Amino acid sequence: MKAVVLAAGEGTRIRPLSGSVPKPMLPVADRPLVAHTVDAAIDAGADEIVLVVGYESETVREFFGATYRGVSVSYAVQTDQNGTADAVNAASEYLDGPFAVLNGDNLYDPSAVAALFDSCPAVCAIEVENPRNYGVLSTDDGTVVDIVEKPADPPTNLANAGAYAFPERARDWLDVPASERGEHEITDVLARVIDEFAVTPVTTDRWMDVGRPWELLEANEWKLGELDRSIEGEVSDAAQLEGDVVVEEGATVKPGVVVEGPALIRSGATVGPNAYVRGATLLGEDVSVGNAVEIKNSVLSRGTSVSHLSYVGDSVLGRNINFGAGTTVANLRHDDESVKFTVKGERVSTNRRKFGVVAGDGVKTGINTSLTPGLKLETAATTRPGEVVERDR
Ligand code: TTP
Repeated sequence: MKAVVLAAGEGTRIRPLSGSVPKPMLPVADRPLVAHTVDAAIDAGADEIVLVVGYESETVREFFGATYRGVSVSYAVQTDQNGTADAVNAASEYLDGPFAVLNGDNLYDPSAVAALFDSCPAVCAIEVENPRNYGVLSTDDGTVVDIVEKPADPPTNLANAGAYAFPERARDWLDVPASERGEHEITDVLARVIDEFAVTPVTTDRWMDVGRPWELLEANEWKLGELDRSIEGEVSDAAQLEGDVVVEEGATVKPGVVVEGPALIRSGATVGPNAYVRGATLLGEDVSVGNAVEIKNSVLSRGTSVSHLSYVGDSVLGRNINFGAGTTVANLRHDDESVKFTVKGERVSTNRRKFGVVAGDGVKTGINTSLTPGLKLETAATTRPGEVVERDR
């Protein structure tokens, strides 16, 4: 079966992390987010991948090329991000026969994707506590009979987990009218398929939609948690690596370092001397973590430096950031409330008791900067020495 993977969006809710790379190309463990989707499709038996690209599409093309893991990859360009059905429609010239549609910013359980392919027409479903935030599926006698978006009074607690196996006929139904929010939605295509075919709900225990910065952290928690210990880089005898720690070839771990897995130290990264890295943590390519620095449950993207006397906890740092000596991140509120974060101008709860900061590419902090929980530092923002930063900048 061909798998259409949607990767045309910018990811406005995940800004500033999507400043130079589209959300699907943000790092999740050792690969971009969308590579986990494509891998799940290939593991499920996809014989061709069609990637729908748009925003910063070159980064996606460079990563996958024309063939990925021996499977042919085609690219369809969606010029304006007018919705998920519109995105699949952009790929319609590649479609002959049944086809799967997966979101390039979702993490799937690969075995659920395999079951989806085997059960076409089918949709992945997951039981959730609060179905009001999802597309909700109703079933009857093992078949999906309805889907309703974010209902006030959900008929079931079965949420649409964003993975579809459509029959060939669905190719003719992609041109759906715009929804209330002005987008052409794949769920309206699913509704038509439900009307005309017996659609199987394939239940999955684990699924994740990465929309906001702390969800990128949670995606890393998931995928770093699947690592098996592997030490290929240069590790000092006076360093201590505990649990599932991966040190890639070309990475260096100096004396006095303690790493508690799960942690991934990518090629070109340097840690220590005397640093403490706690899981789940990703230190991306060419990251530098120096003397007397503690990093806990965080993502540091390519080229970022936290070189001296600093603490970073439950945070997501973009590329080529420099944290000055003594920069300290607070990740817990004194009132013990969940940390809040501003998404597209609105304060929302992260539902996390511990969450630190999100910093865009090229941020520079002055020495002894203190950063409060849930803070957002935009691309290339700076702080002055000794500043206590309590508001986004
Ligand atoms: P969304 O997460 O709804 O949109 P987005 O990725 O643009 O993010 P944001 O809302 O923060 O701006 O998209 C779901 C998936 O579909 C995701 O993989 C991106 C993809 N997509 C497209 O390819 N084209 C589109 O027009 C839209 C709306 C989404």
